[in-house]
Amino acid sequence: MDPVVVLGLCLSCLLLLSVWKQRHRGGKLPPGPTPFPILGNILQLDFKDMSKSITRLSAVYGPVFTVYLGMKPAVVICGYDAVKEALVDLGEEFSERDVFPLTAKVNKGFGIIFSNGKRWKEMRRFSLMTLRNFGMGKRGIEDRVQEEARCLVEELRKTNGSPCDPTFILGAAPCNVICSVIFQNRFDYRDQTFLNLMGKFNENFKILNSPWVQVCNTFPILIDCLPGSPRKVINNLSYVKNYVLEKIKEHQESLDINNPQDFIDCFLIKMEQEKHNQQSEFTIENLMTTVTDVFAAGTETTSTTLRYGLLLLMKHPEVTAKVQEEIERVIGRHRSPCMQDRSRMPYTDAVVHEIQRYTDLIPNNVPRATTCNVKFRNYFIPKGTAVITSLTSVLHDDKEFPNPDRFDPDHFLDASGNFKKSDYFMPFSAGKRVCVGEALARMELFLFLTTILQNFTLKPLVDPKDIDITPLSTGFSRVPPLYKLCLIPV
Ligand code: LZ1
Repeated sequence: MDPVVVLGLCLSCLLLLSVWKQRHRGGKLPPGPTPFPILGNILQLDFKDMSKSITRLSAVYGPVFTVYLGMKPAVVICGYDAVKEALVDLGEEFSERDVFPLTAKVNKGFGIIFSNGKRWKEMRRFSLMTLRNFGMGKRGIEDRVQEEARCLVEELRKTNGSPCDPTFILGAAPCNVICSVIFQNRFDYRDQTFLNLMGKFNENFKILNSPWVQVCNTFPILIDCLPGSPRKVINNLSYVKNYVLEKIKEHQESLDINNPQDFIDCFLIKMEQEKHNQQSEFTIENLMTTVTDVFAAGTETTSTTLRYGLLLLMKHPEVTAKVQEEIERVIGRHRSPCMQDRSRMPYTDAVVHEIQRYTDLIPNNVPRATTCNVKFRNYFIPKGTAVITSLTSVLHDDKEFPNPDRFDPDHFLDASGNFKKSDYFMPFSAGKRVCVGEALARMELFLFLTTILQNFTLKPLVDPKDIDITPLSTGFSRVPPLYKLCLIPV
């Protein structure tokens, strides 16, 4: 036989054996499509729309199955029961974050999004407390969001009712809320520093949404070979981290321990309190990364949801009219909306929930991993196995939300028009790693949307029935199509 053929056969056997061994390492992983050597199941997965591939596979293999991303197995969990069982009932076991090779080079396990163990618990606890208003001085978070809502309306007024693409303005407002919380002050929408920062997050969000990222994370060796996008993500993150470091230095010089003004001040005080503790997690490195994480998580996400929201409101003018009626009745025209109003505005509350449900922003959650060996529904999942949970499958459950593909605020209203809570409302994930920014994000969505609708009528450029609401892309997140609208002052 030709020696090349022999060599080829031997190599193939070795590869098959290694995949087979991985599969049977320490027990029985859930079933799934048969993986190819090296490639795993990537030929059976559409990186342009993973959420569709997952739905398709779960119809064949059930709510819990295994796919191989390259050589690496990932357990996929679909449907409310299984997702809740994993994320909530076995919260601790499923609370590890899977490594994300692309950003790992910059994060190095610091911060909050990609950290684990004791470090993650402490960063999370601190961030939750601070974002919930404990110890950030006299100015509360709600105050900062209301201020930004007023600036947002002033900026929208400048469009003079002419057609505009709202992407930039709806991106600037959430970014500025984070600036205000972290650095104490918001920026003017034309400030060059602010525009640079926003530009970096914008670009990263776009790149992270492209199928390339999945390829790079499946085959991390490519990160160093491909000159373009992956490098760019890393450079952008480094740029932001350096800016944050400069700001930290300014804060260190002006710090008044008895009067913290923002997130950085609070963190610096914690550092001071723990300065004799060798094991303290309150370090400059963790501060830099945590701040960058809060930025990365809190800007494009809220901005994309707002943009999808306005598009859905234009598509459904009858819904918008009811929201505006409720605003007129409960708030009137002469004061800013506040969070207390929400409990008296069940329809608006339902609309905001439905916008988030329909948008399904992060369809497959942020990947988790197991902290230890776990027995799950008669399967065995070894410690450190990647876990993907399908939030789409929960947000689109057709028993909980009849006609799940239709935008309909009745999904969150009872027969008498009261707001109806649902355990299936999981756009922020669930369990121990549920979004730290949930309260802030929901505050922004409610206050920005009500303030916009209090001041403007939304006018589409085409007939509502011709408005296309299918998402432009579905990578890491779902993004609405580009559109223009006119904002007519009421
Ligand atoms: C996140 C987001 C994106 C990536 C990781 C965590 N939290 C948005 N919110």
